[in-house]
Amino acid sequence: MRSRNALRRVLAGAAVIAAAMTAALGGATAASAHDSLVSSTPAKGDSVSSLSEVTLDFSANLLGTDGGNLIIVVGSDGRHYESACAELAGPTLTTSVALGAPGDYQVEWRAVSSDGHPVSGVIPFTYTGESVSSGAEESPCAAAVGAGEAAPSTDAPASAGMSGLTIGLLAGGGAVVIVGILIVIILRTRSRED
Ligand SMILES: [Cu+2]
Repeated sequence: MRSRNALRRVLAGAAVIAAAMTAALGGATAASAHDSLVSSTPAKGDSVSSLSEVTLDFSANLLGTDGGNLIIVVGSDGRHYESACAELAGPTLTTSVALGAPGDYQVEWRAVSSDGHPVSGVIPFTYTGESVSSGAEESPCAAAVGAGEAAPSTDAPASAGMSGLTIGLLAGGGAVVIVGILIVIILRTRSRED
């Protein structure tokens, strides 16, 4: 009887832990939202006659994760026109650019939100000025090489790829497994005692 009571206490403890984990994860998910892009230069759809720097302003300070914050500027010729790596200052991400022939361009960005999640977007704009660069086949920024269309990089923190929902489901699943194992142990103990 003694061991059965001990197991009951363990089971009750596991249930409490599972409930606490669910509450904590649920609260964390509700309290933290991704940072969003508030404004940019150029803005979406802008037509600019000169541009030496792309500036992206976010709703909160981004995380300075190495290689996680990225701006590339691609022409309709597929070439890169950013001339440096993105620099982070609080909520602002900037990079210098030297554009080529007038035409359609797009800024492709990716940033690590203050809650650790990656956010990304594309800002199409039109350039009407004179060509000051012939662009480059690849980004001059090592972090951007091979990143393609600002896709989340594989060297981002593991947690960055997981949404709160995913983490919640994993934790919930884990708790169900633990409780299930404890129930099996108790039933086996009970049948042995009977
Ligand atoms: Cu987030």
